[in-house]
Amino acid sequence: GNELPEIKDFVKTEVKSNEKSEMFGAAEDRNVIFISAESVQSFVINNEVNGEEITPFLNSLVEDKDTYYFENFYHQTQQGKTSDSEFLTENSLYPLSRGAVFFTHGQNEYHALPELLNQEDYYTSVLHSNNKSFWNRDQMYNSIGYDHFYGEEAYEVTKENSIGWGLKDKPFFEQSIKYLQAIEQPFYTKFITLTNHFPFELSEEERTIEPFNSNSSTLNNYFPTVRYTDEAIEQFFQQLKDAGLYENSIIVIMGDHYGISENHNKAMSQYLGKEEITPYDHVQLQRVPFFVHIPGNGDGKVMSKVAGQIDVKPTLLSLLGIKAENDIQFGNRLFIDDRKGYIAFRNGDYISQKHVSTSGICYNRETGEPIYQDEEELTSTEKENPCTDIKNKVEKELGYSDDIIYGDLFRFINFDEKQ
Ligand code: GP9
Ligand code: MN
Repeated sequence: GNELPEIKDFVKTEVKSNEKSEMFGAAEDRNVIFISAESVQSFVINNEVNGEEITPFLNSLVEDKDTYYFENFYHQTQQGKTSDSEFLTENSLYPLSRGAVFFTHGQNEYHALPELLNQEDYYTSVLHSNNKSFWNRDQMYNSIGYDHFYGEEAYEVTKENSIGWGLKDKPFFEQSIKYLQAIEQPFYTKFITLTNHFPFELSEEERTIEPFNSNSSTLNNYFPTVRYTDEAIEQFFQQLKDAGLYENSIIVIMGDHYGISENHNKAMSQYLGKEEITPYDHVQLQRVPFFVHIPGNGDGKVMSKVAGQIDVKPTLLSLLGIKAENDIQFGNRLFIDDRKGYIAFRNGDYISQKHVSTSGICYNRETGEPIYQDEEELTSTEKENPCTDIKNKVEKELGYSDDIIYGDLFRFINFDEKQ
């Protein structure tokens, strides 16, 4: 545990901010309904296919006066896919560069969001209609302090109402409402959707928009399943209202990771009307939607600063009015200005307000122009690689996060103690 002082110092000086947030406590004592939307990427938001809106409900949320929509929010997952996104958002630590931390370090000591909310008398649960041991969730959920996991056996799953790994999203939400009604409030509940998962299957009857037409059936079929999830979430909002659970809750919706890999770049460039998908475009395609919907708030807007999954835990804690002062987090609260200023990917690439650093190239984030490549100068204005400074910080940060996980360092910390 002798790396801890250095890590704490880094978090204190490089990550943490003392800025007061106007949103601190804005959702105090409310239930949290967190929807992890399988494979939903931001490029479908306010976009069309075959002349039709892809996500009419999510688009309406972008405009909604009770919703904060983060348009430059990035997933930061690696091989652990959904589980990595769960790990990031609930721990504000990075996943590992290989394998899934849910599997390799499922018995570590954590200081995760469910555990912290538990201490504030929240009842914490996950609802996901798949086998409980998938991604080693049953074990990891214990380690991060969940009270209950409603898995496959909590649902009535038939041949008709399921596809791929489990229930389709519409019956999933329908069948989940009774559990929400039964549990004690306030609750923190995570819903993990499933239908919009590779290979994006959906019967003809359930398609309400037509597939795209390209050489990639994966991309083609992605649109109808994204629309299906959009409709399922819309129905769920209504079900929450009908059940009297809407007003005293906040609803958070987040895409867990990309659905369309770079293997489909050709089809993707056709869809986006671009000549090619450059490394810069590829990074920009790692944006996933992040919505914070606070019924009655009235002050919702589109938030444009760079943000990521690492920021979710501190943001939610702040909204709920919980300080967690001694926590070790690598993310920032998203409702303050004084933030780290960059979002790191697991491979060392990053996005800052000004730059995108990927594949050894430093791009201007706003324009997508490459401004520095390896050691070679691309423009006369940039004498030194403007991406180097942050790159070093990113590497340090990823290393510290790894130290915590590999060394199971939270064993050595009493987070309740005054520091
Ligand atoms: C499986 C679901 C999908 O339970 O969460 O997992 P993924 O393949 O996206 O990681
Ligand atoms: Mn997933």
